[in-house]
Amino acid sequence: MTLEAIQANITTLDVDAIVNAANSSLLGGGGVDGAIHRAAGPDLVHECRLLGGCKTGQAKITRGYRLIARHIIHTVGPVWRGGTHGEPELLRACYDESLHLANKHGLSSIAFPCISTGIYGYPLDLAAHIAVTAARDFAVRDTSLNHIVFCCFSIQDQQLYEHILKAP
Ligand code: AR6
Repeated sequence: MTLEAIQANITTLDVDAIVNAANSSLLGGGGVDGAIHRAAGPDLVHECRLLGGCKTGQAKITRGYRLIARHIIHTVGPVWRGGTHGEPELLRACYDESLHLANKHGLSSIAFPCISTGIYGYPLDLAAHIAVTAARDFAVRDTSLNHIVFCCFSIQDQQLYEHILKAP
Protein backbone atom coordinates (compact mmCIF):
# COMPACT_ATOMS: atom_id res chain seq x y z
CA MET A 1 0.00 0.00 0.00
CA THR A 2 1.35 3.43 -0.91
CA LEU A 3 0.16 6.66 0.71
CA GLU A 4 1.07 9.79 -1.19
CA ALA A 5 0.37 13.55 -1.05
CA ILE A 6 0.24 15.42 -4.33
CA GLN A 7 -0.77 18.90 -5.46
CA ALA A 8 -3.35 18.69 -8.26
CA ASN A 9 -6.86 19.37 -9.43
CA ILE A 10 -8.57 16.15 -8.34
CA THR A 11 -10.74 16.08 -11.47
CA THR A 12 -7.66 15.32 -13.60
CA LEU A 13 -6.51 12.18 -11.74
CA ASP A 14 -6.35 8.71 -13.26
CA VAL A 15 -7.50 6.62 -10.30
CA ASP A 16 -10.33 4.14 -9.73
CA ALA A 17 -12.19 6.64 -7.55
CA ILE A 18 -11.93 10.25 -6.55
CA VAL A 19 -13.70 11.34 -3.39
CA ASN A 20 -16.04 14.32 -3.47
CA ALA A 21 -16.43 16.63 -0.45
CA ALA A 22 -20.16 16.99 -1.04
CA ASN A 23 -23.12 18.36 0.94
CA SER A 24 -26.01 16.24 2.18
CA SER A 25 -28.14 16.92 -0.91
CA LEU A 26 -25.48 15.33 -3.19
CA LEU A 27 -26.78 17.66 -5.89
CA GLY A 28 -23.63 19.78 -6.28
CA GLY A 29 -22.25 22.95 -4.74
CA GLY A 30 -19.09 25.06 -4.72
CA GLY A 31 -15.44 24.13 -4.11
CA VAL A 32 -14.28 20.69 -5.12
CA ASP A 33 -17.91 19.52 -5.40
CA GLY A 34 -18.63 22.12 -8.08
CA ALA A 35 -15.41 21.28 -9.92
CA ILE A 36 -16.23 17.56 -9.94
CA HIS A 37 -19.81 18.09 -11.17
CA ARG A 38 -18.60 20.43 -13.95
CA ALA A 39 -15.90 18.01 -15.06
CA ALA A 40 -18.07 14.87 -14.85
CA GLY A 41 -20.93 16.48 -16.77
CA PRO A 42 -24.71 16.62 -16.26
CA ASP A 43 -25.27 12.85 -16.13
CA LEU A 44 -23.67 12.83 -12.67
CA VAL A 45 -26.42 14.86 -11.05
CA HIS A 46 -29.02 12.56 -12.60
CA GLU A 47 -27.46 9.57 -10.85
CA CYS A 48 -27.04 11.59 -7.63
CA ARG A 49 -30.77 12.42 -7.60
CA LEU A 50 -31.49 8.70 -7.28
CA LEU A 51 -29.34 8.37 -4.14
CA GLY A 52 -31.63 10.25 -1.76
CA GLY A 53 -28.91 12.41 -0.23
CA CYS A 54 -26.18 11.44 2.21
CA LYS A 55 -25.76 12.03 5.95
CA THR A 56 -22.64 13.66 7.41
CA GLY A 57 -19.93 11.03 7.86
CA GLN A 58 -21.45 8.64 5.32
CA ALA A 59 -20.45 7.93 1.70
CA LYS A 60 -22.14 6.90 -1.57
CA ILE A 61 -20.63 5.83 -4.90
CA THR A 62 -21.48 6.80 -8.50
CA ARG A 63 -19.92 6.37 -11.89
CA GLY A 64 -17.29 8.90 -12.98
CA TYR A 65 -18.93 9.87 -16.30
CA ARG A 66 -16.62 12.27 -18.19
CA LEU A 67 -13.86 12.03 -15.59
CA ILE A 68 -10.82 9.85 -16.15
CA ALA A 69 -11.57 8.39 -12.72
CA ARG A 70 -13.97 5.46 -13.04
CA HIS A 71 -15.98 6.26 -9.91
CA ILE A 72 -16.81 9.11 -7.57
CA ILE A 73 -17.28 8.44 -3.86
CA HIS A 74 -19.39 11.25 -2.41
CA THR A 75 -18.98 11.90 1.28
CA VAL A 76 -20.27 14.70 3.49
CA GLY A 77 -17.78 16.18 5.93
CA PRO A 78 -18.74 17.99 9.16
CA VAL A 79 -19.00 21.76 9.36
CA TRP A 80 -16.35 22.97 11.86
CA ARG A 81 -18.09 24.36 14.98
CA GLY A 82 -15.09 24.55 17.30
CA GLY A 83 -14.30 20.85 17.44
CA THR A 84 -16.56 19.85 20.33
CA HIS A 85 -19.61 18.86 18.28
CA GLY A 86 -18.35 15.48 17.10
CA GLU A 87 -16.40 16.91 14.19
CA PRO A 88 -13.31 14.63 14.59
CA GLU A 89 -15.40 11.45 14.72
CA LEU A 90 -17.53 12.54 11.76
CA LEU A 91 -14.50 13.45 9.64
CA ARG A 92 -12.86 10.14 10.51
CA ALA A 93 -16.08 8.40 9.47
CA CYS A 94 -15.89 10.10 6.04
CA TYR A 95 -12.48 8.52 5.43
CA ASP A 96 -13.45 5.13 6.89
CA GLU A 97 -16.72 4.91 4.94
CA SER A 98 -15.06 6.00 1.67
CA LEU A 99 -12.25 3.45 2.05
CA HIS A 100 -14.77 0.76 2.99
CA LEU A 101 -16.86 1.52 -0.11
CA ALA A 102 -13.80 1.47 -2.38
CA ASN A 103 -12.79 -1.91 -0.97
CA LYS A 104 -16.33 -3.26 -1.33
CA HIS A 105 -16.20 -2.39 -5.03
CA GLY A 106 -12.77 -3.98 -5.46
CA LEU A 107 -11.05 -0.70 -6.34
CA SER A 108 -7.27 -0.41 -6.16
CA SER A 109 -6.66 3.36 -6.15
CA ILE A 110 -8.47 6.28 -4.50
CA ALA A 111 -7.77 10.01 -4.21
CA PHE A 112 -9.12 12.22 -1.41
CA PRO A 113 -9.43 16.00 -1.36
CA CYS A 114 -8.92 17.72 2.03
CA ILE A 115 -12.51 17.07 3.14
CA SER A 116 -14.20 19.83 5.22
CA THR A 117 -11.15 22.15 5.12
CA GLY A 118 -12.58 24.66 2.62
CA ILE A 119 -16.09 26.06 2.92
CA TYR A 120 -16.77 23.86 6.00
CA GLY A 121 -13.84 25.48 7.87
CA TYR A 122 -12.11 22.47 9.47
CA PRO A 123 -8.50 23.39 10.45
CA LEU A 124 -6.23 21.73 7.92
CA ASP A 125 -3.61 20.35 10.32
CA LEU A 126 -6.22 18.64 12.48
CA ALA A 127 -8.02 17.29 9.41
CA ALA A 128 -4.82 16.02 7.79
CA HIS A 129 -3.86 14.02 10.87
CA ILE A 130 -7.28 12.36 10.85
CA ALA A 131 -6.98 11.59 7.12
CA VAL A 132 -3.53 10.04 7.41
CA THR A 133 -4.42 8.03 10.52
CA ALA A 134 -7.53 6.62 8.84
CA ALA A 135 -5.53 5.64 5.74
CA ARG A 136 -2.76 4.04 7.81
CA ASP A 137 -5.28 2.07 9.87
CA PHE A 138 -6.93 0.87 6.66
CA ALA A 139 -3.61 0.03 4.98
CA VAL A 140 -2.83 -2.76 7.46
CA ARG A 141 -6.06 -4.57 6.56
CA ASP A 142 -6.65 -7.09 3.79
CA THR A 143 -8.00 -4.78 1.06
CA SER A 144 -8.24 -4.39 -2.70
CA LEU A 145 -6.74 -0.91 -2.34
CA ASN A 146 -3.04 -0.46 -2.96
CA HIS A 147 -2.77 3.29 -3.54
CA ILE A 148 -4.25 6.12 -1.46
CA VAL A 149 -3.64 9.66 -2.71
CA PHE A 150 -4.16 12.85 -0.70
CA CYS A 151 -4.88 15.37 -3.43
CA CYS A 152 -4.12 18.87 -2.13
CA PHE A 153 -5.20 21.98 -3.98
CA SER A 154 -2.29 24.08 -2.70
CA ILE A 155 1.43 23.44 -2.28
CA GLN A 156 1.17 24.46 1.40
CA ASP A 157 -1.46 21.79 2.01
CA GLN A 158 0.68 19.20 0.24
CA GLN A 159 3.72 20.15 2.34
CA LEU A 160 1.73 19.68 5.54
CA TYR A 161 0.58 16.22 4.42
CA GLU A 162 4.13 15.25 3.47
CA HIS A 163 5.34 16.29 6.89
CA ILE A 164 2.70 14.11 8.56
CA LEU A 165 3.37 11.18 6.21
CA LYS A 166 7.10 11.28 7.02
CA ALA A 167 6.45 10.89 10.76
CA PRO A 168 6.13 7.27 11.94
N1 AR6 B 1 -9.17 19.66 -6.62
C1 AR6 B 1 -8.69 19.36 -5.39
N2 AR6 B 1 -9.00 20.03 -4.27
C2 AR6 B 1 -9.85 21.08 -4.42
C3 AR6 B 1 -10.42 21.45 -5.66
C4 AR6 B 1 -10.03 20.69 -6.80
N3 AR6 B 1 -10.51 20.95 -8.02
N4 AR6 B 1 -11.23 22.53 -5.46
C5 AR6 B 1 -11.18 22.82 -4.14
N5 AR6 B 1 -10.34 21.95 -3.51
P1 AR6 B 1 -14.41 22.52 -0.22
P2 AR6 B 1 -15.69 21.41 2.18
C6 AR6 B 1 -9.98 21.84 -2.09
O1 AR6 B 1 -14.81 23.90 0.15
O2 AR6 B 1 -14.89 22.29 3.06
C7 AR6 B 1 -19.32 22.61 -1.36
O3 AR6 B 1 -20.15 23.69 -1.70
C8 AR6 B 1 -10.08 23.07 -1.22
O4 AR6 B 1 -8.94 23.90 -1.41
O5 AR6 B 1 -14.54 22.11 -1.63
O6 AR6 B 1 -15.81 19.94 2.55
C9 AR6 B 1 -20.12 21.37 -1.00
O7 AR6 B 1 -21.29 21.26 -1.79
C10 AR6 B 1 -10.11 22.43 0.16
O8 AR6 B 1 -8.77 22.10 0.57
O9 AR6 B 1 -15.20 21.39 0.65
C11 AR6 B 1 -20.43 21.59 0.44
O10 AR6 B 1 -21.55 22.44 0.60
C12 AR6 B 1 -10.86 21.12 -0.07
O11 AR6 B 1 -10.88 20.94 -1.49
C13 AR6 B 1 -19.20 22.30 0.96
O12 AR6 B 1 -18.62 22.94 -0.18
C14 AR6 B 1 -12.28 21.10 0.45
O13 AR6 B 1 -12.89 22.36 0.25
C15 AR6 B 1 -18.18 21.33 1.50
O14 AR6 B 1 -17.14 22.04 2.11
